[in-house]
Parts: sequence; structure tokens; C-alpha cells
Amino acid sequence: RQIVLATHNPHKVEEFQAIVAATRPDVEVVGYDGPEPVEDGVTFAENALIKARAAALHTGLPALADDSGICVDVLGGAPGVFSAYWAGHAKDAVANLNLLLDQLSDIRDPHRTAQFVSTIALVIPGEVETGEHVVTGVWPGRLAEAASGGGGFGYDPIFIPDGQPADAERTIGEWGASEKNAASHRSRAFASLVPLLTAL
Ligand code: ITT
Repeated sequence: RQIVLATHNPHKVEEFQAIVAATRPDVEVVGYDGPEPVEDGVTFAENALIKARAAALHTGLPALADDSGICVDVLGGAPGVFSAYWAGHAKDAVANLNLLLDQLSDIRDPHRTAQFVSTIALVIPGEVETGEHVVTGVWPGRLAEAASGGGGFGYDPIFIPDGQPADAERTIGEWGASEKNAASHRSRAFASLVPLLTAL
């Protein structure tokens, strides 16, 4: 069984390969290098469907796409769907993260709460109406006041997930890849998708 992953973000490919292997080792996640559609949706679900539909159409394979981001409560859910481009058009992860830290420079705990959100679309070609599925995973936490750790990608160095021992809290940048993949918004969303993969 092959499934194409409609992303141009190599970090997402790595994470999905590990997450899928843990539950469905019979499914091979293949990369997608076809045309990149314009992501002009205003919700994670719209953008995930835009990406998955394009890859399913182009390859004829079942396609998965993740649209994700960080939603900061005190900013009304921003950056949200604009997370990849928060500081401009260049998809510059360090600039994005620094801008977010600046925007929160006057905000102290307990008001620095945020969630990582991953919405995954699965599009199965040929299955009109029943062939599109959308699931979401949310990972609650808060933003650190400074970046730490070199692991992961994007906003990982400033996100402190809930549920850690109070005297040993770390950002995801300080977590290992397998630790992140066992707990993340992406793996939470994928867990909801697993029952739907029986159709593959
Ligand atoms: P594709 O559209 O090609 O999949 P992308 O990186 O542009 O790649 P999105 O449009 O979904 O994907 O943007 C997601 C952004 O949200 C990503 O670039 C990061 O800035 C942030 N993000 C999402 N998941 C994250 C994670 O697990 N760790 C850190 N930052 C994350």
C-alpha cells in the first residue's frame, strides 16, 4: 500500500514516516514533487484539502496532506493558518519565531498559552463523496520567553507542551524526534485517521 504525502516540507515527511510506521507499517509513505497548488484557504481544513486533492489528482494515489500551525490565545488564534509566513513571504522559521516572541514580549504566564494544531486531509481517488476525510489534532502548551534547543522545526524551540514535570519543563526543540512524534498535534490527528485507513 502506498500513500502520497502532499507536502514540500521535509520535516513533515520525516515525522509522518515515523508516525505511520508506528501504527501501519504496511503503508509506504511516498513523497510528492508535483505541482504545488495555491493555498488560499482561510482554514486549516480548506488548505489541507487543497493540497491532498492536488496530489491525489496528480498521482492517482491516496493522498495525505497536513496543514498546521501555532495558535496563540492572547493573539486570538494567530498566527494559525499564517504560521509558515508570519514574518513575510520567505518562510523563514527563525524570523517567524522571533516576531512571535516580540509580539508577546509584554505577556507573562499564565497568559502565554498556545496550541499546535494539525489538520490532516485524506483524499482517496475515485471514491466520490466518501473519499475525502479531514481530522484535527491539538497539542496544548505555552510559549517560552526565549528559544531553546535545536531539534524539530518551525516554532518547536519556543513551544512548551503541557503535562511535563514542573521542575523539568523543556521546549520541543529540546525533545527527541521520537518523543515529539509520540505526543504531537500531528500524531494526535493521525490517530483519528487510522480507522479510516482500513479503506486503503
Ligand atoms: P507544506 O504546505 O508543503 O506542507 P508548510 O511548512 O508550508 O509545508 P503549512 O502551510 O501547514 O506547511 O505551515 C505550517 C507551519 O506551521 C510550519 O511552517 C511551521 O511554521 C508551523 N508548524 C506546524 N507544525 C509544526 C511543528 O510540528 N513544529 C513547529 N512548527 C510547526
